[in-house]
Amino acid sequence: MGRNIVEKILYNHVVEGQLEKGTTVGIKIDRTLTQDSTGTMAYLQLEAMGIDKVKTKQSVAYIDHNMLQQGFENADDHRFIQTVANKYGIYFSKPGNGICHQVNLERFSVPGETLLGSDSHTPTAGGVGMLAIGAGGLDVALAMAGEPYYIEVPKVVKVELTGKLNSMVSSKDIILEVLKRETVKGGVGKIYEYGGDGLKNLSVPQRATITNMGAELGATTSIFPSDEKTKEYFEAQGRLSDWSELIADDDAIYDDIIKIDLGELVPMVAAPHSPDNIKSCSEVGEIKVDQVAIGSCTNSSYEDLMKVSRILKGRKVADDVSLVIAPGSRQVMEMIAKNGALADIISSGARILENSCGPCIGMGQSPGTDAVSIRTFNRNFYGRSGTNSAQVYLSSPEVAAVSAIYGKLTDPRNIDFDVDFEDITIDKFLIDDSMIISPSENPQNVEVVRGPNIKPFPLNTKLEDVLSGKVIIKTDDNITTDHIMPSNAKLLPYRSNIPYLSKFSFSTIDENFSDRAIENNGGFIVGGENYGQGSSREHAALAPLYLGIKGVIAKSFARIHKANLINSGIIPMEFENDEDYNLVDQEDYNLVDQMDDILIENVLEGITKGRMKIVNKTKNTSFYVSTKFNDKEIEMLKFGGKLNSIKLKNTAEGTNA
Ligand code: MIC
Ligand code: SF4
Repeated sequence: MGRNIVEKILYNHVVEGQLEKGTTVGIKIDRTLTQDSTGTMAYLQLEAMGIDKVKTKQSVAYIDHNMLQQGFENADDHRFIQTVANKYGIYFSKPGNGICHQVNLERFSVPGETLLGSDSHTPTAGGVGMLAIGAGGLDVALAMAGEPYYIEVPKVVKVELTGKLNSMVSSKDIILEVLKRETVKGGVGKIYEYGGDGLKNLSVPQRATITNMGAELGATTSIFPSDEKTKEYFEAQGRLSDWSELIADDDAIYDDIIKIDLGELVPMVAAPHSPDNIKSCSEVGEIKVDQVAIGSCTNSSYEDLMKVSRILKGRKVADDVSLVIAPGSRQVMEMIAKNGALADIISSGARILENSCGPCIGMGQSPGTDAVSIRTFNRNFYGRSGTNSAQVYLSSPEVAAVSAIYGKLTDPRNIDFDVDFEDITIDKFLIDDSMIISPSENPQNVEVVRGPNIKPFPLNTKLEDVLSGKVIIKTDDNITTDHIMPSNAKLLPYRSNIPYLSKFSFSTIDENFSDRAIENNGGFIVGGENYGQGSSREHAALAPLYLGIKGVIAKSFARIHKANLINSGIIPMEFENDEDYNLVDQEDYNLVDQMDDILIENVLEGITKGRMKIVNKTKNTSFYVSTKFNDKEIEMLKFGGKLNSIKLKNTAEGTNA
């Protein structure tokens, strides 16, 4: 029987378990990446593992998120990461070298290999046929220590692309179409594998835009074949020796197939406040625009910025629009500087930012009150821009650039000037890896430098058999990790200081969550569908842990956040699907309210048997939740998290510190 691409890579990497759907397997991780806002924590955890050197083929630490240095904190974190990297055999990509996913694609991606990254957009490398997965920092630290990464064998969905994109329709519109059909929770437990004759017209950077934003589907990852187009890219990056062909067998089997005729797509946007709130530009209409931001790991490639420069050349940004542009890497910035495209961009009135995440993670450029911001990014969650009242639309670079000129959301097919992208091809990228620092050859002499803002990470205690407490917050569906642990220029410097950070947990939607949790000695969170979607930040589990949260009861969970909760020893519980037990629909979620008193007895039995009874003492009612975990997860929960379970499983002691 033929194999699809995902199966081919998994077969070569499974080191524990059998490749059967619904079961958990351990896979060998070839390479890892970290970035600075999750990296500090990941490296503190790596240090706690007591190894001398990473055991991967290659691990790279990037600095790209916390780039504003308004105080000593970010610079201290950069120095900590650089010295840890130097000591433990990790390559270090200096601040200014670019966004981790863009630089990884350019310089380190390898078709057919596995990559684990402490960032949810790690799947970007799927654009070259790499099985690239985002995870919490602790899981990445474990992968660096040589441990397998455990995943539930995912369903593989084929996305069959046929035909050719029309002029001014972009690969961003392909992923927006997939999001429209599948929604932000449609991808949980799935990998999207792209195929079909439409691929022959899609370059690697265009493919990477799609795999990047595939994260917004909640998918484990997305992947393209490694074909002639991929070969061209590796050749142009001077890395042909890293390239190999990887294509699905003709008789490969998929769990589902989605068909998209590229010729039928039109320019679209994701309207506020969700990446799956997809509308065509004409549906939204020509709304007035205040800000346009071009960049992020989704759309900041050389190809993207060349298109933008062609649109802007000889034209001016509208008087009341602020256009900001952040190239994805130094390679991109230097190339457009050398060929004059940057001059065209600057002369249009655009503001040039450094090669980093920038406004995508609220590191500056927050829009004004009620402002409309068009961004080429991948997330427009409520409050993520740093301005709660802002209306953020996600679009292609083409839509963004023309909207900046006209001052209103504009379908780029309706412009009144000519622009030609045909000759934007590249057969040789500018190669200069001097901002990637190799690790020390004398690691024993390297001293790890720690700033005063770096605080120890919180550890849970051994699981108790009776848990009780109040529901500290009850949320709606699709709560993001940006809600649970917001990130912006003010908070990102404290990613290695959980006590401080925890004060701001849920602050965009509920300013009193943290105080309430402390006053009530912690308790529980009740959530809706897809709880914890978005970022891989384990801070969204560590801050609640620090505040005493013992469990989260939700309708369903996003993959990475669920793993982060378990890693922290917080129990994720799902409102039971009543059909499983032939129960009358009790609408259990509707019957629990904030500040209700919850009691759970026989917790240890509950996590082993997969079902637990929740008593609502306030309402004098009870309901069941599903607590199905694999053996490893049960062990982690019992011992109070993954690090405790690693340290203590042999003694069967657990901490009660
Ligand atoms: C994001 O895009 O939300 C981030 C910031 O890159 C996060 C990582 C983080 O929170 O540090 C992600 O995507 O995982
Ligand atoms: Fe950085 Fe934004 Fe990409 Fe996250 S999504 S890695 S913040 S550019």
